[in-house]
Amino acid sequence: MRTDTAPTPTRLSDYAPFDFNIETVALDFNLDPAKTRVTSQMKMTRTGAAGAPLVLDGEDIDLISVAIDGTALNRSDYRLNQTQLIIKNVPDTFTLMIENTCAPKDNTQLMGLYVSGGRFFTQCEAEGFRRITYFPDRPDVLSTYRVTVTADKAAYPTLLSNGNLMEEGDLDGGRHFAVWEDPFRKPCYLFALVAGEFDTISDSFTTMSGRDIPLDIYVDPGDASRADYAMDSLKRSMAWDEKAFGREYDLDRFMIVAVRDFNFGAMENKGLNIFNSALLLADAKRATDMNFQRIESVVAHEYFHNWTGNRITCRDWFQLCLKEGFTVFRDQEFSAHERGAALQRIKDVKALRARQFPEDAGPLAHPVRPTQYLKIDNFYTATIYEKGAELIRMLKALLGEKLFRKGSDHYFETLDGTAATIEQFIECFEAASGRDLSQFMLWYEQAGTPVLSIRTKRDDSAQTLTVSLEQKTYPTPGQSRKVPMMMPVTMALIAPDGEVYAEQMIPLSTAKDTVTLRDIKPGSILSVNRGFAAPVTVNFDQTASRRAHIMAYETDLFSRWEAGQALARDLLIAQTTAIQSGKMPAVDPALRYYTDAIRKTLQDKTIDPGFKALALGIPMGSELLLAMDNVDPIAIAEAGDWLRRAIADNCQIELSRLYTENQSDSEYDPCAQHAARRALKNACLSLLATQGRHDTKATAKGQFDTADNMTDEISALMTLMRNDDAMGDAASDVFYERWKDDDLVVDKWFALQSSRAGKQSFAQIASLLDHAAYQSHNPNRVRALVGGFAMSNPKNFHAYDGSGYAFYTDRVIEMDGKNPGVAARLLGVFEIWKRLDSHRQTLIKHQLNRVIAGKPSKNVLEIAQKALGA
Ligand code: B3K
Ligand code: ZN
Repeated sequence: MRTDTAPTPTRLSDYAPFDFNIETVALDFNLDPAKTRVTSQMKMTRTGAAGAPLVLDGEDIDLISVAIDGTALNRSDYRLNQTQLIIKNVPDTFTLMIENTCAPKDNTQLMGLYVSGGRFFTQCEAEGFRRITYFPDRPDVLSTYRVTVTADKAAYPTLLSNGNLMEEGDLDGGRHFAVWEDPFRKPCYLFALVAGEFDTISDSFTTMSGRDIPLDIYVDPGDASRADYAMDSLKRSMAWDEKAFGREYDLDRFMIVAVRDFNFGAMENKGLNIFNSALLLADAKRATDMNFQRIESVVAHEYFHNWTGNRITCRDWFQLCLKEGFTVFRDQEFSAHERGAALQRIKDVKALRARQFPEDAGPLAHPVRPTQYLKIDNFYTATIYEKGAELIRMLKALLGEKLFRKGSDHYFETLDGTAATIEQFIECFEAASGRDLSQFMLWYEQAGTPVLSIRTKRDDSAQTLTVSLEQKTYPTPGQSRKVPMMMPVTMALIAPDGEVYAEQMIPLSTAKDTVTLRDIKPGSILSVNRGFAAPVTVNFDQTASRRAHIMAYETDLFSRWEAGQALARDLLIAQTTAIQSGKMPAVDPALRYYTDAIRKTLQDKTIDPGFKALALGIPMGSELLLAMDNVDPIAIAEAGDWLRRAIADNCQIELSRLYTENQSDSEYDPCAQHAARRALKNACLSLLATQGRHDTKATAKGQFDTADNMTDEISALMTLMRNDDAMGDAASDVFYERWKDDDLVVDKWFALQSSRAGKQSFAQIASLLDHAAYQSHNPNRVRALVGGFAMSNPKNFHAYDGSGYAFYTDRVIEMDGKNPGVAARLLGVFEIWKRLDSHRQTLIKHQLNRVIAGKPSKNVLEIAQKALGA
């Protein structure tokens, strides 16, 4: 929908309950791709003001008829506009019947009922149900649903909806039907319908109370063998949720369906999860270790929503973090359990820093619970999800494991079946612990990443170390003044001989505080924010030698990794500054500390390969942007190249040895241990290749030719493409020919192409828009080519002449005409513009203004305006 006048925002402070309760909803679908007929019957009871009209949402659908208690309404009995159906006079208790049509095959937004690959799918969260039928499309209207689906039997042999299958049968004219009933009250955003031809893989799970639950995964014909890992992940998730949170599955069956065209990762519809096929299908040959890992965590995430999201849902969309933050926390804990807590923590923090910290530091910054929005779709952000999860983690750190579990038990017991708020959630933990958590609530209200500054004072004769703590959160849009928040500050000391002692957690609730640590062993070094207990930026000026000591001895692996990152960050900042000013940087003694420490890490046989692989990763460009002002992003990328080369030159022997040692002859296994060995091996190869030696390229080519799994194959390909144009081109062509019939692998190919540096590559990337396999309507493919370009091709995206930004913006505008939600998300990458040098700032501002001038959708308008600070 195009907007001519300034749209009005929805505000948290305006919340009012709906005026009616809808006890039951009976939906009848007569499926036809061009024109599907939907009949809805709702039992309504007035719960609000007497005489209040009935206001229903509806968008892009055509009304046929409205009846109350069996009597059809006249056209004058109701008002109908582009977004609402308003019935003025309704009784206090009545049955409302609505008939309308929608056009699934024209639904390029992929919200509501749509067609993908000749099958029907739905996506209703957040506001897609209104694109199916007229309804109060808000999360606090909870009803039980009975759904009848009718369709041509040959074309759509499988008919699915939420809950339990009650009845099915054949009809005249080659049609058939199925009736589904979901006994649990739910909001309409959890409604789902699927129809088409699928292959199924089936299994079952016995719950803790002994109920046998059939589990079915529906995939495109021929893909069944690729769903085994998802099924395995599902069963492990179900078992884990019983143990870790006492949550048992409730319905009589659980289903997951894969779909190729999908706006994001997956959706937790009650009993019928729908997944982007990229996050469900995997086998050794076509999926990477990272794909497997992500599938495991997203399958768990959607399953965990059954309690955190479905059984207890959100009162309004401002409370989105109630279900998302908690569910991300739960999936992170699950992954930690399955794959090792320390490494999982490092990965989660990396992701937080890559996506959430920039958001919190830029014009799109918003609190974990925002107070207003134009389009709620724009608020499925790293802040709501990832920072939201960090808040739950802090809550657990502050309360301790036992009280945290007591609080969550209390939450599930008291709020089951309701649409709740963050206040109610926090109250459960207050009730369970007897603590006052009102200050903790500020984390939900204040945007911005706090900076925690640390200073230390040693008194050798008294054997004390005084640690001063100071917290400060800088202004964010709409919030100029911030107040101190409550955060767990974890610390420990490391003696010169490597002993780790005096481990503690200090709850900090004031702007400043000091702690005096006693019985200090001379020469001990302080390690703070262990485990990244507080999601803050730590400002602690430690020497390179101290950081190297932490890297060598910390028992908290997160902090050990972090010490290396801090060293690398300082080096990269110095190098970027030097490149920008056109000077050759002086040889920094810290480089020696860093590469020596990396070498020692690589040599240490007691350290596992997964940690070594992570230790070899340097901080991302987005992280450096936040630590500097007026940056030339290409200088950052060049500094990264320089540091990677320095690692290779200084650790060549270890990298070569580990590359060889971590080869494996055994059959591919996606387990964490094997994946870690592959990650290490491929990180070594990638670093070694920066040296440009012919033998390394030959090794990469050999790996590419003989790999029996996608992780090794694509890592080798990436290495070739980055370091040798001719070899890269040749291998890339072979790869495409090998996999051109597989959509998910072709997505990977597009993403690889889009990451190629060099001016000539930019022309090639742009020409891929005309490639036979490019699909401008498919979110996965667009994200691979266009999203990949912005994320992993700094040299072309930030090209000085502005060509990268213009190309990217053209794609956003093009996508906005089809799918505003996806377009707005793409546009969000410009949020970092104020960190860049003034030349790039001007270029990006120009693009954002161009977007606005083109009268974009509400989704895109909101992002563009906010990004500009308007
Ligand atoms: N709840 C969905 C996300 C829906 C996004 C709508 N714009 C998936 C998830 O978070 O589990
Ligand atoms: Zn979620």
